[in-house]
Amino acid sequence: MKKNYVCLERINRRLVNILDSLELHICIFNSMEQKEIVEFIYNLQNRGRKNELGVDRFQHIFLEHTYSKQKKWMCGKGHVTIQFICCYNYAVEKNRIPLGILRNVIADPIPNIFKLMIKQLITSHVLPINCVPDSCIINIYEPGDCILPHIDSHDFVRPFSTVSFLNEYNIMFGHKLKSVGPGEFIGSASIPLPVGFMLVLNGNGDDLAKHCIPTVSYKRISVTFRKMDKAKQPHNFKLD
Ligand code: PD2
Ligand code: MN
Repeated sequence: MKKNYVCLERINRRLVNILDSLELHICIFNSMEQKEIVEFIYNLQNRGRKNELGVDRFQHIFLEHTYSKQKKWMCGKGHVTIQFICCYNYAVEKNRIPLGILRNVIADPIPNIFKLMIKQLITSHVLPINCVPDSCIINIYEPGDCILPHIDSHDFVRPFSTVSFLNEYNIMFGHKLKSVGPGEFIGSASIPLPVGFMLVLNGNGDDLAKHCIPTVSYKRISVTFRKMDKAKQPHNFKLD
């Protein structure tokens, strides 16, 4: 079961469905699965805090982007991200490396529990077989955190998908998304993301409309699966 959306916005004098191709797949992960996934993520977060993630056991190098706090996104204390396979560099001002997938860094492999989630997404036709995700990013939000309006980088191909855990929150979409205060935005569509539901972003719903997560009042976790553009993969990337 999935939901599609219509939200008309006038762009260059034409009415366009900015949510064309956006899909919300209902009840993909049940409460038992959610509990197991969330516990696994808490464990990852603890290991990240102790600098135990992103350590290349063979080359003894520490990959600082695997576990990080995204201060650039400005709301609250900055949500935590944990990235697998590739590390996306958001901190352009800090490290002067261009925005995008870091080409000379490989993050930790995707843990089995997330591979099983990917398998479930493919076998239940939430994602097409020609777009099997090969990377994964976890966002952990504390009360006060938000994500500013953006369109996901084209270093990742479409479609890609994201699932919420712990608490339901709204994602906001709009061709024009206006900031009206810290972590507060006005857009043309606000879509609830119930826990365990899978949002698939594609077409206008990702490329014409920006999206953002307004400030959350309760802890929230999201897991996003994306397939890298072949030309943007890290140099040492080998498909698992
Ligand atoms: O946390 C999310 O649900 C979410 C939704 C859309 C995160 C992102 N985009 C992102 O990190 O780009
Ligand atoms: Mn996004």
